[in-house]
Amino acid sequence: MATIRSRSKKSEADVPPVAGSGGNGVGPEELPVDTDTLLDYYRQMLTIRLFEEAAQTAFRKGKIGGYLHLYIGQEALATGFLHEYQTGDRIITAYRDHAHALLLGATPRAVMAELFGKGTGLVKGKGGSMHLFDVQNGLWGGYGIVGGHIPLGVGLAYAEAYQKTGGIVQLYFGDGAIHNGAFHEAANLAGLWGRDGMCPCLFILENNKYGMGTSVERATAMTDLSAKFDSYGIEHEDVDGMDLVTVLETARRAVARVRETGKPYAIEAITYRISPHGAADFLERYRSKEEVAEARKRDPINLLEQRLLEAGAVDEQQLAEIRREARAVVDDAVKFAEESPEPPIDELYTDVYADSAYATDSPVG
Ligand SMILES: Cc1ncc(C[n+]2csc(CCOP(=O)(O)OP(=O)(O)O)c2C)c(N)n1
Ligand SMILES: [Mg+2]
Repeated sequence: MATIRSRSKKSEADVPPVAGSGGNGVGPEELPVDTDTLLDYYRQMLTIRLFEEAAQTAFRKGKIGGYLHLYIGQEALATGFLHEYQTGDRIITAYRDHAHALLLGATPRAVMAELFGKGTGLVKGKGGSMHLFDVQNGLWGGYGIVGGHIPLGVGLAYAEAYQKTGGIVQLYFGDGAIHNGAFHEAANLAGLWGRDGMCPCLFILENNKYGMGTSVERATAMTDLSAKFDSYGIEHEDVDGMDLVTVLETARRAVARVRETGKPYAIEAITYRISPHGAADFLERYRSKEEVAEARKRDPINLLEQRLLEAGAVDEQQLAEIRREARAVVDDAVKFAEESPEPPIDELYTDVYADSAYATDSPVG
């Protein structure tokens, strides 16, 4: 079944280096030479966007239960960093995980069916939106407890080094999670283990300005979030998370560095959650409409579209064709999810306990 990943995966040698850029208003001369690849990323980001908009509609119609947190506005981050994924790497994130699963190779059908809680879903309908897993493709979850996955990510990185797999971990988490004790304990160990090259972990702090309805300014007295990594001896840099080209360039360098040194490194990605915190968050009393409208001017998909148009890499007609194709992929996924059966009852305890006899033998079984 089709995935949204690159259609013609090029070998490293074929891909020219991405030109450095300053973020805003980068001219055509600074575009990466390989505009085909950029166009492919545009297609992926657009597909993710339409996928999530369709999921939001389904949620509001009551077809998706539980929670649904969208990645709208943040697509350039996972797209840029996961382009550096190599087999054996492990990716771990919080509950805004749809883009990660899709980019790593789960099919839109399987991810949408999972959101619908259907038996054909990525984890057989038992995880839902926040708990996507696809270990074969490198996705180690999908977690709903804020900050709870950070020690797991650091532990996975230690395992990569200990087992000499050559793999690294990309650990995504939010500005809200950095205040959680789990972050500080895990970052301390990461810094310590990293001294011996035993923690190839790339911390990707997605600063989207809010943890639910609480702005960064209301959550911490020290708003320079990446400076918190200094306490643990972890070097870091910031990136404009709305600009895919800048993200690509940073990701290439940062991932190579972690892979080569076995030491942790951190990125603070400055981004913005254009969508509400969750699909059930209609009121958004904590931020103004004007603020959201301002952020939309730097919507990562529009920025990339402008770049491609300015570079002459694409015309309006081709863009319309890409939109039509992306729409078809998403419509197909929704149809598949709607028509899929509920999980069979005998699936209730499979993949839940390591000892499969446990559930049925125990009093609760
Ligand atoms: C330990 C814990 N405390 C509180 C919550 C409720 N909660 C869900 S999302 C969230 C905000 C997290 O913000 P951030 O880490 O910035 O992620 P974002 O939603 O912005 O992607 C909170 C407090 C939770 N899920 N887990
Ligand atoms: Mg946040």
